[in-house]
Amino acid sequence: MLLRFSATSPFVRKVRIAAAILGQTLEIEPADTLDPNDTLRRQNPLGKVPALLTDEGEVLFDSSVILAYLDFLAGSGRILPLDPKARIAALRKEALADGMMDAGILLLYEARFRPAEKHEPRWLDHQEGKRTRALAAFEADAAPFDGTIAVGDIALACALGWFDFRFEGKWRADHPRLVAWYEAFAAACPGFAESKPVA
Ligand SMILES: N[C@@H](CCC(=O)N[C@@H](CS)C(=O)NCC(=O)O)C(=O)O
Repeated sequence: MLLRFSATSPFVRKVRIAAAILGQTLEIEPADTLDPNDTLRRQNPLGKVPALLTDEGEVLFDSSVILAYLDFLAGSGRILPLDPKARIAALRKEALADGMMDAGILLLYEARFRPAEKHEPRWLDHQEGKRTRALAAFEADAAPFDGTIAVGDIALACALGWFDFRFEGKWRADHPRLVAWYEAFAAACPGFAESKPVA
């Protein structure tokens, strides 16, 4: 399996961590999402990473689908619970963490694609509000890390690690229970240290 890859993408990190947990080997090929000639846009019409080229010749995206696929390959029920209630809870947690990353990515792209004088404060506030509310919801629900790792936990840890990387870890000050969960998760999770984002 070949993973179209970026070393700084929190969504790619989800896939790398899932593969590490499940003991799967992924070949890695960097993708340039800004290059119209990169094969990525033919593999994934959205031109986003991660995209996974399977051994059957399919291309899978996005990260949530790829994690479900890797879990299926590993026999099902390892990072995506089989019990319907637990499964929905894990997918909901993943969706909230992914949405928090999406908002962060849009904030980053505003800075990257537009000169400072064209930044739209209402748009930035709109995205920042999503991040703030999602972090507050995770803080309210945070419990000590108990060794369980499902798709929602992987996504949450990738979001928090990426906020450390891109937003100077400012989330930490107001979210002490989440910090405690994150530090314990980071120390225990296979592949977490190895997939730390690098500029
Ligand atoms: N929902 C997607 C989000 C993926 C995503 O936003 N990837 C970013 C990199 S972190 C990307 O490829 N951006 C390029 C673009 O939007 O053109 C997923 O879960 O995989």
